[in-house]
Amino acid sequence: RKSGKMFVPSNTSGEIPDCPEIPPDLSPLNVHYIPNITYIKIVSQNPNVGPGGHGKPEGCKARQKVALIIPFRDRDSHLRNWLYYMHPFLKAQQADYGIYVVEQSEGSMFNRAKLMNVGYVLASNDYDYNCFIFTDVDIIPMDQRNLYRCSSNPKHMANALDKFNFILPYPNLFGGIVAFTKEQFTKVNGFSNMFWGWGGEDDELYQRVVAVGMKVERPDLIIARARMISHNRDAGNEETGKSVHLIFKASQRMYKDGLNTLNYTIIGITGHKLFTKITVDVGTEQ
Ligand code: UDH
Repeated sequence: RKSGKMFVPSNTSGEIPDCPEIPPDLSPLNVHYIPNITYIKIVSQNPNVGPGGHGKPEGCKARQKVALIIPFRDRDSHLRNWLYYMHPFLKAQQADYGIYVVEQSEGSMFNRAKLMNVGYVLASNDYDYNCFIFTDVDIIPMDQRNLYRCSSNPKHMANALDKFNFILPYPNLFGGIVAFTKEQFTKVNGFSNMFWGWGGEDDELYQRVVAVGMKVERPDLIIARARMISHNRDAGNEETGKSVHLIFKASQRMYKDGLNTLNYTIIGITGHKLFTKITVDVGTEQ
C-alpha cells in the first residue's frame, strides 16, 4: 500500500456507537422523601458522576446533551433528595448530562425565572448542550420511562404530580419541569426577568411558546407520574399579585424582556461532586 496505512475494519475503528433511541430496562420507581439522606452517601452510590455533576453513558454516545437547571435557595434537604434519585435515573436513561443549581443570594425577592435564564447562559458556556431541562428542586419523577430529553416542541413534564392526583390541573399548565432545545429557548427569548415572588412566570413562558407558533408536548400521564415534596411557602417568595398583567402582555414584551436583557452578578461558581453550584445576585425589582 502506497499510503502505508493499515486497513482497519470499521467495527474496530474506535468509534463509539450511538445509544439506542429508547434505553433498555426502564421501569417505574418507588420514590419517597428521605429527610436525612447525606451527600456522602449519594456520592458513594454514584461513583460514575464526574466533577460538577456530569454523567455520560459508557460504551455508547448519547443522542442529546442535557443541562438540568434548578432554581434554588435554602432547600438543602430537597436538593439532596433530588440528587439521590436523579443521578441513578439519568444514568439508567444513558444521558450525557450536567446539573446546575442556580442559587439566588439572600436579601431579595425570589425570581425563579431569572435564575433559569442565568442557568441557561452559564450551562451553555460550560458544555455543548443542546437540551435544557428547567426543573424545580422538589419534583422527582417516578418512572424511568419518562425521558429527560427534548422534543420537536417544548415539553412540559410535570403533568402528573401526586399533589394533583396525577392529572393535569388546568390545560395550559407549564410549571414545575419544562424541556427546551437551544433553538426553542432562544426563539422565545427565554423566560421573562420581571417575575419577582411566587407565580406566573411559567404561564408567561407558555404564552411566549404559543406566540411564536410552537406547541407544547407532554409525556403520557402514566409515565409522567412524579412526587412533589410537600412544603410551606418560602419566606421571600410571596405572591405579589402583579403577575397577571405581565402574562397578558407576554407576546408584546417577549423580545424586550428575556435572555437579551438579562443582567446579573455572579457571586461564585463551585464544582461540587454531584452538581455545579452557581450563586448569583439577580438584583431587585425596579
Ligand atoms: N425555590 C427555592 N427556594 C425558595 C423558593 C423557591 O429553592 O425559597 C425554588 C425550588 O426549586 C422550588 C421552586 O423554586 O421547587 C418553585 O417554588 P415553590 O416550590 O415555592 O413553588 P410551588 O408552586 O409551591 O411548587 C408553592 C408552595 C405552596 C405551599 C402550599 C402549602 N400547602
